Amino acid sequence: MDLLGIPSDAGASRRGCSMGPEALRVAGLRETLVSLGHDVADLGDLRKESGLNQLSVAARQAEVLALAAQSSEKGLASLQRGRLPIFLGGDHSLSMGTISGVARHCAAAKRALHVLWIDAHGDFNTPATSPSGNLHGMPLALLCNEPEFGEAFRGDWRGSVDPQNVTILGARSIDRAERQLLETRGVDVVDMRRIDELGAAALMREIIEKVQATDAHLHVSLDVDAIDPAIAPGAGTPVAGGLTYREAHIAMEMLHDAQCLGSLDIVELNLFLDHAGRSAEILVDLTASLFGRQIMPRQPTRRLIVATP
Ligand code: Z70
Ligand code: MN
Ligand code: MN
Ligand code: MN
Repeated sequence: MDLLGIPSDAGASRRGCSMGPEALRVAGLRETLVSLGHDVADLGDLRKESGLNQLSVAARQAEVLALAAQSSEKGLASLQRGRLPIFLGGDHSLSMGTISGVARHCAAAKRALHVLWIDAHGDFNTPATSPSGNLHGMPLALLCNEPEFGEAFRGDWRGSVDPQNVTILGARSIDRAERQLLETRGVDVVDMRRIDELGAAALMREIIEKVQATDAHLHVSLDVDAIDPAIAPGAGTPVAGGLTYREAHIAMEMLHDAQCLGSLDIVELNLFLDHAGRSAEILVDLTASLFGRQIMPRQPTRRLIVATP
């Protein structure tokens, strides 16, 4: 696997997630994956133009788009080398780049792509619906080809994802117009109420079955704010009522057992808001579960669906 840092916060409302990649490194991400037996290369960070506090809206948009173009190339190249890219954010706008690179790889390999977006938010606003104008609230809508993005957003990312192949997990803060779009486009939103009612394991089984049914490449985009802010405070826009520690881990453990992961974003970790590295450590622990850490040894990997004769 390849680690790639994308140290931007130009798409977020609050600065500080630009320090996310370094926080994840200090928390031992690479060493943890190596201890699980993986071959891990750290490709370092993409370079951003400016770290100024007072960038104009246009300059912030330009930075997001410049980094997205680089991320898309790096992600595609990593997959073409047969590696599994792990993108370290950075605010969530970076996923327009990472996922467009993944989508290009999938198109070349004639493989379906499923996106599992683990987030308190839908990130399905457009420039027309966004209440904030912040680009980290819009990447999924852009990837799913919503028409209300201007010429500046032209690029590989537009329409690289089919909204019917997107699952949002952990949602509890969706804007009114955003909710309408999600419903109209047929995005599966596994919100916190569904998790309360049915349980994370049963819902994860459904998601995994859907991915396996088409042998899709699974891209997981993990926003730290999906996790309850009481245990992961390092989020720029904390929303109460998030995933518990174990709900997040069972999701990762089941994804590991299913062996369907193809690429991963770890985003929105805001070191400026975190308490003593707690959120960084939780993200490293979740990544460990996703890549094979087990409490007790389990049966060898098996497919979760049994073919009916
Ligand atoms: C809101 C918006 C958002 C992340 C906040 C919030 C979006 N829906 N996304 N934090 N990661 O401004 O569009
Ligand atoms: Mn591949
Ligand atoms: Mn997000
Ligand atoms: Mn979020």
